Amino acid sequence: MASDPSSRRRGPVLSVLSSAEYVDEMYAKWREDPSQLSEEWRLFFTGFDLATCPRDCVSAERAMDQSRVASLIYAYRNIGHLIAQVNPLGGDPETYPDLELDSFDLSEETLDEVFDTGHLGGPQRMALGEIVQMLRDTYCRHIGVEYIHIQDRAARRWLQLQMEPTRNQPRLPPERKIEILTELIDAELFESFTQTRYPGQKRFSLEGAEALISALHQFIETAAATGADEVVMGMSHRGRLNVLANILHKPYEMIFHEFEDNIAPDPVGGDGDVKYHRGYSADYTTDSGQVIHVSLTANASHLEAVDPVVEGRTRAKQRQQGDTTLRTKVLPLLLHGDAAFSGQGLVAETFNLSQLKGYRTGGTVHIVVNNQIGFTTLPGEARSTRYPTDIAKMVEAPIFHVNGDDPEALCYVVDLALRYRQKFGRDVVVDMLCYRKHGHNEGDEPAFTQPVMYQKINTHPSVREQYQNRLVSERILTVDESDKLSQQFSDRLYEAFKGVKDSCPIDLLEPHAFSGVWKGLDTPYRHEPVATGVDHDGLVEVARALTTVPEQFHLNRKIGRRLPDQMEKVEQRGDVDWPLAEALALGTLLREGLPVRLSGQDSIRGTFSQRHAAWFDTKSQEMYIPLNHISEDQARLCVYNSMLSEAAVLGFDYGYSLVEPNMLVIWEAQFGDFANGAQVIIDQYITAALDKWQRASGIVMLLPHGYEGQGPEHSSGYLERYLTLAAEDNIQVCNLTTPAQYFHALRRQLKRDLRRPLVIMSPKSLLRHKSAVSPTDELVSGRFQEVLDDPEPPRHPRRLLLCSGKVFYDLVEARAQAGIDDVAIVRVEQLYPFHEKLFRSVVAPYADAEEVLWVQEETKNRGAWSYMLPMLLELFGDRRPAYVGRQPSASPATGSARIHHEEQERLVAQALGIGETSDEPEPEPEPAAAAS
Ligand SMILES: Cc1ncc(C[n+]2csc(CCOP(=O)(O)OP(=O)(O)O)c2C)c(N)n1
Repeated sequence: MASDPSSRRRGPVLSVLSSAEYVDEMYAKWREDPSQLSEEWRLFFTGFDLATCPRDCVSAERAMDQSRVASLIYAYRNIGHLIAQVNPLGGDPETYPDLELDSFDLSEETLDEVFDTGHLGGPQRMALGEIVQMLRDTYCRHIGVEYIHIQDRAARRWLQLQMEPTRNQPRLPPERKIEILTELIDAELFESFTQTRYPGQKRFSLEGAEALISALHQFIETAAATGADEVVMGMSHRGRLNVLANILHKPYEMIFHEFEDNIAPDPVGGDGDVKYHRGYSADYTTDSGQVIHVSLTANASHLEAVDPVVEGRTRAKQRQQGDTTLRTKVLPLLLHGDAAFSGQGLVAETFNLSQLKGYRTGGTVHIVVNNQIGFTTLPGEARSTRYPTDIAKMVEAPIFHVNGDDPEALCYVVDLALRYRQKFGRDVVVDMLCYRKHGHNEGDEPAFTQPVMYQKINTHPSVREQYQNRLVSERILTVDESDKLSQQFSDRLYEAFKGVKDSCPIDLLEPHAFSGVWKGLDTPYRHEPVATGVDHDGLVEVARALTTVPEQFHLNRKIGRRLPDQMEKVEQRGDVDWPLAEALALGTLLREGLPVRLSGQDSIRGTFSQRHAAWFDTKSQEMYIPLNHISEDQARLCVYNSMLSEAAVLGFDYGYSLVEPNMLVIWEAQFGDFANGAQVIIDQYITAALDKWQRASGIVMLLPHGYEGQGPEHSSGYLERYLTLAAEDNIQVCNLTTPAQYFHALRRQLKRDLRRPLVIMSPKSLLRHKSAVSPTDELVSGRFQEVLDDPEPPRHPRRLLLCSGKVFYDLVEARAQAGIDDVAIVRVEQLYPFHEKLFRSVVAPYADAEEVLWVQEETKNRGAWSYMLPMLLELFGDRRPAYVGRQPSASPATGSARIHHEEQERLVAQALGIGETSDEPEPEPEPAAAAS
């Protein structure tokens, strides 16, 4: 709104009337769009206009009426959606007090009077009756729009200019109408056909929402027309099979094979997933002959968890296509259920990502398949908001509520929504009101809980039937012609069905699983040395970039002071610490042309002030990323501070990793336990996707972990969780002790012919521990080692300590201080997959040690103990391993730093056999005995 020069005593309008130029300017604005000005100015110009118009030169009352009409127009734009006829089951109010004429002090008598329309997109002057009709057509028929909450005037105005001149009434050529009818026939018949052939099988039918199929066809057509060539979709169970069949053209044969459960064992060794969660991708040819690649992301049952995964995949694809400015080529499309959309926090998290540097994808089109029910839950039980879509207002998304029984209105809205996204790069929501013909699934009885609703639904004609009648009455086709379309589709389905009944099992591997950039990365996991060392010159080159301050750059003094020392360490082949090893690992990958993405809360600086991946000019705040200045032809480090979310951000980065196997994608938790907030992504995607959907990922999760007296919530990265989820070589779980190990583990991620998520219990105090350093030469000639031997092995070991992670340093230090020379300490650096052969060879020299102890700082119910025990029992036979560590505890760690230190000292002493004998560790019983 234009700011009025204010006056202290007189009103703002009166105070500036003396400035003719200013008044002219305001008048021009009013002519353009009265809503830009304050109420006072609007009244003034309405009166002025009337006064200067000889024909309408009436009275002050008339000027007031004009202003009232302006308010009425605004009200319809703002809340017309409240009386829009969008519910196919009826029940929408036709009137709303705030939209009644008398709310504006207008009366029926004024209906014939002519008023200025402002910018309604029709004639400049119209009778009030016509104005109201136009507003009702635009905002209150089968489309209700919420957009006045958008603060960007250009976006609001653009929407008005699209909607008001057309009155939101689609005008489609007959061919398109027949196409829509055909789409509805296909959608309906697919469901009825599978219902008849496979009664009792769950399929989460689309019935009641069949118009979705037309909406998706429209989306892809508009995508092509607006310059896109790829669509990345996410959706849940509802109607998924129908979408796979009728949008992605997954062969009907393949779908029927799944109904028959006639599936060949998967060559990658996965257990597969139910048919309504599988992913698929295919090329779609539009009416204009353009090819659009459409991929439907594999879906976990956890509703909305797929949203950030789709966004991450989209962004990675945009990068691959060089579409990183406008982001109009690869489009994310998310389908939601109404209950899930309003209930799941991940929706809000995903909206929050939508405009963030490092995470934005240029806007997502969301289609809510609003069947007005959850499982058995009604809207009044499911949300505190009027609409399920209200959460979208947090990003000022326009929201279109549309009647799902009007496929033309739906396609019109989808087209408009996508064009808005392409123009403004922001999210937009289509709320498709529909119903669910059956219960939650086909076997569920909905009348138990919604008897009245379902009486209505049972007699409600399908959208296909209604639309067919409409086209027949519009003389676009005859009933016979429509029946013929149905027959053709039935025949196709029957052909496919017939072929499947007796044929061989088929391989359901999605055709693109390990092709393209993934080609050759489907090798099974194996413990093979991986060449990850980097020649000394390469390390020096990276170190130079890391320590060179550009001219004119004002670097923070504390950071600057450390640089010469870092350079010297690398150049003179000295010892590198953890942060330097990390920077060298990332830098050497970049130097080899392999990009790196690092995302997490405060990850640029690093939670512990250890990383400084970017420097900030002390005078200008300008950001400088040293690792992006290694050489001309290097790859880029993309490092981002994420928003304060775990679930959506990890989901996003995981999605990214699905598309970019040759980019090191790292997600970092602020502290390891915060990853709990992303457990759905870890359980349902990261650890299970290969098994369920043959989808591999090389994502790295850094989870700061270690008992250092910081209390229950900052000590544990919940190592045990990952070990419980580990099976079939699905992930790698490491608790590393040296910078060199970290260096090689990171580089190894991209240097093998396979990809697996890597979970690292990353250090806190070890970042600066004087002993946690590695000679530069270990980065040159070393490699990752799953098990590390004692650096100073005793000649006559009496006791063998096995451990993992930071406690190693406590043990070594205490051993030295106590002058103990008969205790050996072996570290398991990679807990899973466990390298048994290497472990055996490392412990072989300690065969004479009488005692074997597993030492951990975690409580007994946490850490690696429960995971290691069965293996240790098998490996050590008679020498039953004993446990040394904290006692079982409901909370991960004590809140007292003093008690922490006492506990830590005690467990170290106990492990080394220092102190009283009464506290000696007991050998662990056999698991069976332990259970009793
Ligand atoms: C996070 C999560 N909680 C619970 C469920 C179980 N569940 C599956 S579908 C469903 C109802 C979903 O309703 P809505 O989002 O409206 O979609 P609809 O099934 O009606 O299409 C529920 C509660 C789930 N899949 N995910």
